[in-house]
Amino acid sequence: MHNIRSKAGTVRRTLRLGVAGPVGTGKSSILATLCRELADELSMAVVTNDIYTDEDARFLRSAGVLPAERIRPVETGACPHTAIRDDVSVNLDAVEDMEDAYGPLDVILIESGGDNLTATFSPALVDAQIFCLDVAGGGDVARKGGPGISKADLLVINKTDLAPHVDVDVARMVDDARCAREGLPVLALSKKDASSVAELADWVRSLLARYRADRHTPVDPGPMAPHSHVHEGSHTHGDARP
Ligand SMILES: Nc1nc2c(ncn2[C@@H]2O[C@H](COP(=O)(O)OP(=O)(O)OP(=O)(O)O)[C@@H](O)[C@H]2O)c(=O)[nH]1
Ligand SMILES: [Mg+2]
Repeated sequence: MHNIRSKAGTVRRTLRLGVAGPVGTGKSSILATLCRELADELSMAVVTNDIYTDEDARFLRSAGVLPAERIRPVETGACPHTAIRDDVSVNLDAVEDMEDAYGPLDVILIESGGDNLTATFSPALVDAQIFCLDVAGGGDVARKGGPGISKADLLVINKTDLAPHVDVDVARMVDDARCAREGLPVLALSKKDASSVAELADWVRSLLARYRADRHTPVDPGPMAPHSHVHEGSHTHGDARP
C-alpha cells in the first residue's frame, strides 16, 4: 500500500519509522532533530500519539521543523502502547491520510506516547523502530533489557550532555546496551552534540537506502512484558492478572 511508482517506473516507498521509549527520554526531540537534519533532502511527515492531548504535535509545530499540516496528533484515549501495538488502526489511518495528502513521502516518523520500558511498535504499523533511553533514567537501565532495548533497529542513549550531572558513565551504558543487543547498533546522542546528531541522520539515510533496495527486514521486537493497569480495572495485557 505504501508503494508508489514514479513516472520513471521505479518503486518509491514511504519508510515508516517508529520512535518509542519511556516518558520524557527525548522522543519528540529526536523527531525534531531528524526533521531539521533531513527535511531539505527528504519529503517527511510526523504522527504523534498522546493519551489525552496533542502536546507532542504542538511542540513539533512550534519548533517549525515541518509545515504544521505535516504533523498530525493521534489522541489514543487509552494507554499509548495499545495504539502502537494492539490496535494500530487509528495510527494507520493517520499515516495513510498523510501519504494521500502529501505523498510521495520518503519518511513518516511516528512517536509513541511516552510509555514504560517495554512498549514497542507493531510491524503492521512501522517498518523499523528506534528505542530511546536517557542517561537521566540511570546507568543501569540499558542492562535491564526488554524487547525494545534488545531488538529495536536502533537503541539511542539520549541526553549524554547530562551524564556528568547524574553520575552516569556513558561508555559503560553503551557497552551494556551493546551486550544486550548482540551487535545491533547503539547511538549515544545529545541534541547539543552535532557529531552525534549527524550520526543519527546518517543512520536514517542508510536505513532508507536499505529499505528501498529491499535489504531491510522489519523485525518485531516482541510484545510488551505482561502487565496490568490498576486504575483501569479490566484493562490488562499479556498474561498479567488484575
Ligand atoms: N539536556 C538535554 N535535554 C534534552 C535532550 N533531548 C531532549 N531533552 C529534554 O528532555 C525533555 C523531554 O524531551 P521530549 O523530547 O519532550 O521527550 P519525550 O520522550 O518526547 O517526552 P514524552 O512524549 O512526554 O514521553 C525536554 O525538556 C527536552 O528539551 C538532550 O539531548 N539533552
Ligand atoms: Mg514526546
